Amino acid sequence: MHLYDMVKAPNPRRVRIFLAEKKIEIPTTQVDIPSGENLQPAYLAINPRGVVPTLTLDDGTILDESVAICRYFEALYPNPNLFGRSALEQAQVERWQRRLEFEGLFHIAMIFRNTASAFAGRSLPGQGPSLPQEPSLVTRAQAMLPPFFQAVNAHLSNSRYMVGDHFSIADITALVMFDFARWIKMPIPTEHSATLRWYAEVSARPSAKA
Ligand SMILES: N[C@@H](CCC(=O)N[C@@H](CS)C(=O)NCC(=O)O)C(=O)O
Repeated sequence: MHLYDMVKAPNPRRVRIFLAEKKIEIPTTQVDIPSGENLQPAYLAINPRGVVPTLTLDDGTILDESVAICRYFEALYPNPNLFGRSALEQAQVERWQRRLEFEGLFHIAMIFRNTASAFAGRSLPGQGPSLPQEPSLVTRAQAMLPPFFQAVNAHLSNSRYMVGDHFSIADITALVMFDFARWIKMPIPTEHSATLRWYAEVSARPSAKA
């Protein structure tokens, strides 16, 4: 197995934290996204989508979605459990994963990709149409994020982790989401005390440094 990674990018970080929690070490190659290394023929030969992370297996199979990669490792190495223990916990992990991706990460990425000068002409990740940055997408995403952060704070007011008392991949996604939000200058609001309490605990785990 081999992991194609980029140390600064949010989605590869989700995989690195997941692997660190499970104490799994695999060979890794860094792919430089800002310089466009992920869009060069050498990387496109590995992953035609041109996105990172990508896990390649010994038989040539590739997995190029961060949660798919995590699910694969969860099945191979079930302990510690990171996708939920009971049927209900698994459903709740899935529920928060979906919300964090669609209502959080997606909008943060919209703002970042449509404002960062390094990505002018590359407003979508990976290989695909080279669309110009679109300011109206930024305005829309800026309106969508605060209510979602509020919902997460309300949830964490009654829950130690994203799913009850069980640390899971939903916490990894939420941690990466809030750190990514700092890039677009939308840190956890100071009045969101439950989220700040949760963030202090989760970001203190050794895996968070991955
Ligand atoms: N849904 C994919 C998203 C992958 C993705 O968008 N990765 C970004 C880095 S966080 C990327 O490869 N960007 C390439 C680019 O900007 O050209 C996943 O979760 O793995």
